[in-house]
Amino acid sequence: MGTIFNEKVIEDFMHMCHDGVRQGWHERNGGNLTYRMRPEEVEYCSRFFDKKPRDWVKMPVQADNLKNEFFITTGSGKFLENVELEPQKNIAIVEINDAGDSYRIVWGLEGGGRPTSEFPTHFMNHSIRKRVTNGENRVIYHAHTPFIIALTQVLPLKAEIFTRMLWKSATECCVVFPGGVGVVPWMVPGGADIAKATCAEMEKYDAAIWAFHGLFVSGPDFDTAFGLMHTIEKAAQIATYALAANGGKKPNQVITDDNLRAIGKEFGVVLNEEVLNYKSDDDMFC
Ligand code: 2HA
Ligand code: ZN
Repeated sequence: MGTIFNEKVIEDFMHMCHDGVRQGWHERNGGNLTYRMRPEEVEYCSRFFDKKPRDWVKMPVQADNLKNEFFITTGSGKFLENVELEPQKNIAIVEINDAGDSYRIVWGLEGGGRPTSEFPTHFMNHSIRKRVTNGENRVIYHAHTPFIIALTQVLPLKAEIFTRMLWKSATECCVVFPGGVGVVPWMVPGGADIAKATCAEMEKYDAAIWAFHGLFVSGPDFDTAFGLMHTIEKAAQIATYALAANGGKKPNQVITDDNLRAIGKEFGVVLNEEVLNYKSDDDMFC
């Protein structure tokens, strides 16, 4: 009858954790990943569910459009580095109740544990992204991306300024995130308040920076979500190097707004006009 690890979605989930570790984004227990399962994936995995599910746990958040969904999630306090070594101890499948306000573990986290400490933010982001993408988005991913974190200590914490900088770091960035990237100011992680603030950004963008902390991205599948995280973080790395190489001053030459428009036209993507037309003295990349 095989094992739960024969199911491709479980394999892909574990692989993505490892990909993030390889990038250096998951020191200790940093970062977390959740995936909203398809009915056929739940059906296959259900034969491996615990005979007796664990107790329902009430969440500080609620979502009507996630009632009775199943999620794969990393565990709170668990190291993403250990997911490939001992997945059954470091990840779980949780079921959401009829009211959309509680979860229970149906598989995994053997020996005890809870879903990621950021489950409220993941859960609410899933709700928003499911709605705004008509059910297409299934992945929410959080990583401690060092160059993004560094730049939140240097640049104004505004979505338009960060997006313009990231678009202008390298030519094809604007094709990967034409809608832009949101910014959440410093907040205490783990609770309902930061979940709500992140949701406000996820209404408009498929990625949100957490100042002094890292990045949240969403996507329809693991590759797209990982690729978005990777592209944004690499753009931040290039911007950091360019600023540092120029002594922290405004770059001597940049990809212009008209260059961005030309890329959008050629690649058939619609760049966020509000960001494209944003003008500010604080923008070093104009
Ligand atoms: O899982 O990254 O934000 C640890 C974290 C919390
Ligand atoms: Zn974190």
